[in-house]
Amino acid sequence: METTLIILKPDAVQRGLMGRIVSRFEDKGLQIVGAKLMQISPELAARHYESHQGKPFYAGLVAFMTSSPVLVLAVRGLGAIAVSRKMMGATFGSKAEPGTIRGDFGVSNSFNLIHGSDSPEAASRELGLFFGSGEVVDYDRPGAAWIYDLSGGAPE
Ligand code: 3AN
Repeated sequence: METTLIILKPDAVQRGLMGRIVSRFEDKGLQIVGAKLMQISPELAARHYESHQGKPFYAGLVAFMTSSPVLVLAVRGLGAIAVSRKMMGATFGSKAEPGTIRGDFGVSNSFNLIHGSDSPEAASRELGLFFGSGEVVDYDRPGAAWIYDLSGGAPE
């Protein structure tokens, strides 16, 4: 099982889309194991987006991400990183396919609603930035037996 960091960005919170976006992850069968409404500080945004420092859109991205609260989620499941990225759609709302979160809810290229870790290394680093000890909660879901085929011993 993988755990990934998802951020519902300020536009998602301000537009009242949190519930509908979280529902998509729950509907898919992914498990919400952490959730936190928070205001991102400029320092935290800088650490989170350190790989984008120096790019033309960096200052605007940090200003946007710190402009209003975000909902930070830890989302768990088999292949959760790739599954979540597919659900999010292409980076730019104008290019994202219908059926994806960005494709269905936005048209903007910079106000693109959602962030999701793009690799296991990024997920581990980003979960550590946003969640403290004990804030990602392990718990069983009885319904998991109907989300995954467990007959082979490992979820499939
Ligand atoms: P994604 O979020 O799809 O993984 P990344 O990691 O390439 O996209 O970029 C991180 C964030 O930076 C994006 N979510 C987007 O908000 C912003 N971004 C990336 N490229 C651009 C760009 N050319 N113009 C404006 N914002 C951008």
